[in-house]
Amino acid sequence: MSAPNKSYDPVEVEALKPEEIERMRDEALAAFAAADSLDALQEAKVAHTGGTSPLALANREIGALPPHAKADAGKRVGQARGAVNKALGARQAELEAERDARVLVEEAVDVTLPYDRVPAGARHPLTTMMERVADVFVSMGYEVAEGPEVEAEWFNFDALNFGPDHPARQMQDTFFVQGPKGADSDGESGVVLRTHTSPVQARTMLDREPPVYVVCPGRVFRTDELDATHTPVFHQIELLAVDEGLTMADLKGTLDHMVQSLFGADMKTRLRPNYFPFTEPSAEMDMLCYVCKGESVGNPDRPCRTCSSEGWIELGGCGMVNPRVLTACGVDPEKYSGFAFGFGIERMLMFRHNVEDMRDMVEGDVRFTRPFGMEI
Ligand code: FA5
Repeated sequence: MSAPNKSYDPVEVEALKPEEIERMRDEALAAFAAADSLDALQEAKVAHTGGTSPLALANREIGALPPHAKADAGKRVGQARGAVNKALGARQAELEAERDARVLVEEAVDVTLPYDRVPAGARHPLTTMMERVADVFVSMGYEVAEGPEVEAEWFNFDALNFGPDHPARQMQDTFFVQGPKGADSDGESGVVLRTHTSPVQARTMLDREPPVYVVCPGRVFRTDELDATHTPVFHQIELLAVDEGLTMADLKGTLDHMVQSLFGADMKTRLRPNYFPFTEPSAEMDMLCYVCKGESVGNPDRPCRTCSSEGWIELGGCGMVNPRVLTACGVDPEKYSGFAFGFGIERMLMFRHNVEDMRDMVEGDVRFTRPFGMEI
């Protein structure tokens, strides 16, 4: 058995020669400095610090050295590897900082640049008109109430005191989904597309105890032909107040407040006798023409297209809730009275904005809606 080779000189091991270790270190440092991207640095890292890199291979040679030579060679290799790892970390940090700065510039968004976007939509002027009217009443403490568009014939007609033979019940006025029952009814209600918002009155009174103050906006349906002043699908807004001691004076004051809120402080309304089965007495309500304020009447020098020089514009129907309706809806007419009114939103939009043809409102052409702006 041969004894350990005491005279083994690490200098003689090629890879462990000081100048070799220095060369390996310097090559590594030069490769890191030359790496101009994180990918290139990764390649240099594998080449100069990986398991088969010159310094790693030199490190393995140390094991074969005699003990007295190991410390010296180990120190040399360790210092070289330390310098290489330090340079690697520094270059890595440099390249990451460069990348972050570049990304910040490349991905920066100039929020001041004009851009091509799809124009935002806006709600239809009928919707905004309806909400504006409803808001007038909400600000007076009324609640918004809604009912179904497909309605029981009973709510649309019977509860509102329409007799079984009332002409409105006929097919030529009303869209029937089931029925009509009318005079031939065996007690079962037909089903209609509601012809007005007044059935919401009946539903509300059956639903809650007086006092009741509700505003009911909604879509209604009649078998009218589409023309300049009619559409088979249109919108109404209904008001119902039921409380102790309400009179026509309260109705009139409420109507005046509404037109003043919508059209100006100098507006007023007038009532003309009319008939609705569900109100007694009933009236047609007109508002002062908001364009000529009545000054066109009998004044050929100042004709008014909005009111045809009549001074007044017809708005809708109103009246005191018929006691028979109160009774049908479980309200004691001896204790409570109520007033109601209802009118068409399309007609209101027509005269408020000088729209001459109602068909423009239903055709969905943005050239009609655009001038109303982007009101949300
Ligand atoms: C009614 O519908 C009653 N329910 C109103 C009412 C409520 C009276 C509460 C009393 C108490 P009338 O059938 O007159 O009433 O219709 C009211 C409004 O709806 C009309 O003034 C008109 O502005 C509008 N209107 C009626 N038919 C059409 C239609 N085909 N197209 C557009 N608007 C219409």
